[in-house]
Parts: sequence; C-alpha cells; structure tokens
Amino acid sequence: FEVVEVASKAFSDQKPGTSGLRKKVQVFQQEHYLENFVQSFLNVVLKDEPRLIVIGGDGRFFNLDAIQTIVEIAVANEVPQLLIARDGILSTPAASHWIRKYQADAGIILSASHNPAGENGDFGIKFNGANGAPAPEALTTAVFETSKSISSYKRAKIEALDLTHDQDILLNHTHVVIRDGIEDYVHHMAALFDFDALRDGFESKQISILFDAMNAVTGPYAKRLFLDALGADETSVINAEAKADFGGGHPDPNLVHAAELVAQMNTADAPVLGAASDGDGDRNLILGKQQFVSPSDSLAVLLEHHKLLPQFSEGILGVARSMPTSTAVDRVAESLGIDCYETPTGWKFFGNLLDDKRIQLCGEESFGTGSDHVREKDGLWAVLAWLTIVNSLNKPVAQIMSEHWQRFGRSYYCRYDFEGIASDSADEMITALTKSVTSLADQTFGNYQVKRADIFEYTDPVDASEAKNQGVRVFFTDGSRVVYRLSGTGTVGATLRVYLEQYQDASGDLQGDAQVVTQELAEVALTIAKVNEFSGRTTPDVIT
Ligand code: VG1
Ligand code: CO
Repeated sequence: FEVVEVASKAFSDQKPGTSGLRKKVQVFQQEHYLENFVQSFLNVVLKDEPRLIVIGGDGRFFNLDAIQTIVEIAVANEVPQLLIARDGILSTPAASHWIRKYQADAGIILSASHNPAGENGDFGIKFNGANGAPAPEALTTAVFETSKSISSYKRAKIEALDLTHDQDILLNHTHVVIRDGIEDYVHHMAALFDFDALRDGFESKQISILFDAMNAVTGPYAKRLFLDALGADETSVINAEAKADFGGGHPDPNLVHAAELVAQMNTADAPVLGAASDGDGDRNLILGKQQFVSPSDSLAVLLEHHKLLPQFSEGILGVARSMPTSTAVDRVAESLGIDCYETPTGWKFFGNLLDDKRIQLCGEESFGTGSDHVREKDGLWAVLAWLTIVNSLNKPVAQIMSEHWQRFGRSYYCRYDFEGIASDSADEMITALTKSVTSLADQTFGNYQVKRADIFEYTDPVDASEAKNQGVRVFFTDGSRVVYRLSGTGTVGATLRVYLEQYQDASGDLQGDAQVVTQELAEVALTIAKVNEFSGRTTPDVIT
C-alpha cells in the first residue's frame, strides 16, 4: 500500500477541555479534522520514540471510522505497535489498565463520555500517557499548539481493518494487534477483589444487584463480571448492549438520567445495591434500596471502610478529591490521620499523586471514584468496592449511610447545572464574580454570612506544575460553601456549574433531603453570581 502526505489546513479550535477534545460528530467528520489532531499528537509524542499505542473507544457512532483513520495515520508514521480493542470496545478504565499492563507509551481513547451519541450527537478523543493517566496539561497544550499550525499529515492507504476478531497484522513497520478489550479488565478486577466471597454472597442472596449499563460501554463488561464471574441473577444487568447511539439516551449515571434504575430501587423488592455507569465506563452511581449515595459521600464511605477492600487491608497511604467535591472525605481522612489532597476538577490532576504514592483512593462529585489500580476513574471498580462493603457488613446501604453520618456529620450536597448559556454571557458572569471575590467577605445574604471568597489555584506537589482559575469559591461562616465554574466538557455554548455544600454535624437532622436542605444556599449562590442577570436563567437544567 501507498503512504501519502496529505496537505491540510489547520483548525483553530482543537483545544482539549477537562477530558480531551469533545465536539459534535459533524465537526469531527470534517475533512482533515481528526487527521490533523492525531498527527499533531504523534508529532509531539514521536520525539520520544513510542513503541506501543493502545486504541479503543466507548462504541459510539464514528468510533470505528475514527479508529480506522488513526490506524492509517499511525502506520504512515511508523508507530511500531498498535494494540486495538476488538470491535473498538474499550472502556476508559480498561484502556488505562491496558496501557499499564502492556507498558504502552500512550493510549488514544475515543469517547465523549456521557454526552449523547449518534449521528447528531457528540464525539471525543482523549490521549493518555505511559502511566495510563489522562495526558497532563503540558502535553495537551503542546498538541493544541501543534494543531494550530499543522499543514499536512501522513496517511497509509490501507483497507478497512476487520476488528471483529482477534488477529495480528503486519502493516509495513507497524504490528497491529487486535484483542478482546474486556478479558484483561475482568482479570484485573478478579485480582483486586475477593470473587469467592462475592460469589458466595450472591449465592446466599446476602447481596444482589441491579446494574444499568445505559446502553453504553459497560454492558459487556458488567455481564462478564456480575453474571459470568460472580453468578448474579440474569436480570441483574439492564440496558447491557453497547449501542452506537446509546439507545438515544444520555448515559450519565445520576438521579435524572438513570431514572429507570432509580424507580426500580424505590420499589419494595429492590435489590441490595443499584448501580449505573456512563458512556465510557469511568463514572458510577450507587444506590441502596430507597437510598441515594451522593458521590462525595461514596468516596468518604469507601475510605471509612477501606480495610474491607483487599487492596487496602493493610491500610491506605492517602486520598484526594477534586475541589468542588464535598469535604465528607476530609473528615474521614482526618480521623485516620492520613493526607487528603484537594485538586482541580478532572482526573488528570490525580495522576502524579497516585504515581508518587501520596494517595491510593480519589474521587469527584461528578460520579467519579477510583484507586491506584489504574489511572482513570473506574465505575465498575467502585461498584465492586461497594458490593464488597455491603457483603462484609451485611447491612443495607441506608444503614451504612446513616451510621457514617452519625459518626462524621453530613455534607448535604447539590450541584446545579445551567446548560447552553451563551459563552460570552457565561464568561462575563465569571469575570464579574472573580472581580467581586475580595469585596464579598463579611457580606450577609439571608441567613448566610460570607467568611471569605477566592479563586482556586493548584500547584502540583509532585512536579510543581500550576493550574490557575480553577473555580470561584465562597465560604460562609456556618461552614457551608458554594463553588462556581464553567464546564470543560460541553459542546454547545457554556455550562455553568454551581456546587452547594451545607454541613450538618451529628447532633442535627441527618436524614433530610439534600435539595431541600440546600435550597436557601442555592438562592444565595444565584444571587451572589447574578446568574439571572447574566444568563436570563432562574432554574437549572439539571440538579444532581
Ligand atoms: C466533568 C466533571 C469532572 C469530570 C469530567 C470528565 O467536567 O465535572 O469532574 O472529571 O467531566 O468526566 P466539566 O469540566 O464538564 O465539569 V467524563 O466521565 O465526562 O470523562
Ligand atoms: Co466518563
């Protein structure tokens, strides 16, 4: 076959956000668009002579086309080896595991996570490094800078690869290896958890689960894990087929989008645990019978009971949470006498802390939980961790939560999302809010008095890299907190996120409804940021 150098013109909009480059499918379908971005990435990493690159995706529309394009460009650039997932199906945590297991130099993950898929949906591409973690800012910035001036890319004119079965193909200098992207991940989980104990738990009906794969990538993984390996009842996994359009749904595992699961968990014969994952398998939703576990609380409970997880039976080195995540985990860390780090939003900020063994468990309020077993958040790992805890304690989730709150108090938590705001208005709102931080101190809004406000900045304790402007924080005298930031994963206009945390110590009501308890704080938050004035909005599109 022929290798050609294709002349192209640069695009100016290929700046990766919180988690890779996400755009409408049509944007990626433009001539040269994906090609330029992939060549830009290779231009940056080829200097280090990579040996192996892992490739896979969440199975959404355009996944297979994109993989073919990437292979053609990688072959033309003489990358020695490509490990590609069969059918292109590779969850984000499974990709991270593959990179680590086979000591790959990089990974390319095709996903826009929970964003809707299909011809008119979103597509995304994300690069991971040799440690399996999302590329740090320095790398994504270098790729973006390259993409702004790229004028050509190399392409090998090869036939469409057949990804439906395992095979090894030699294409010029490139060894292409196609393998099942599920098996190694299932083995990894089997090494991390006590599958015998879980199997016994399912058999004796001490535990039971309803897992909603939301028609996205975790379906085939969940079937192999829960049904084949752990012997859960056949009806335990729903929406288990990974569909190119995610069944027309929105695979975001929260109370709004996982409504089918939530409804089932509110019935009298609900199983012990309800769970769901997102488009690419890195997020998780945990529910008990009539009990929602907020992601921030989930992280705190996992830390509280970490000794029940075989991984941490000897103890745990430290933990981290993203800044907007509630402080529930901080209180547990303090009681254990271990470090708790506060990082900007996005899993890439945990990579160095994990590599440096400062932390072994981390999470985000956005339904992300993970440990040092990979370098991505891992939805199914979190579900297995919860199953293990529920099986060991032999208590309902609701009881585990109420005992946790009785011991540590409760951070009532809510996030308001205002989607599709005009980008200019959103920027103006944040600029105005940023200017106001110094004057906010001591001001009173209803029952809330501001203690202080600031702009969150982070210096990585391992490599001293800096991240500025990571959100506006307002702290109140009663210990509650509001955080504002603009999303870095959307594809239409801007999304404003307002994070609300209201602390209640163990002496008060611990069984309230989070949305009700944070209602007044929410009103104060919207007043402070003048949300209505800038965006014309009074109510959020989604509350999680
Ligand atoms: C969102 C979440 C963030 C998460 C990111 C990627 O980012 O808030 O916590 O790390 O999505 O998750 P943003 O910038 O839109 O707030 V995923 O599962 O979408 O890759
Ligand atoms: Co995701």
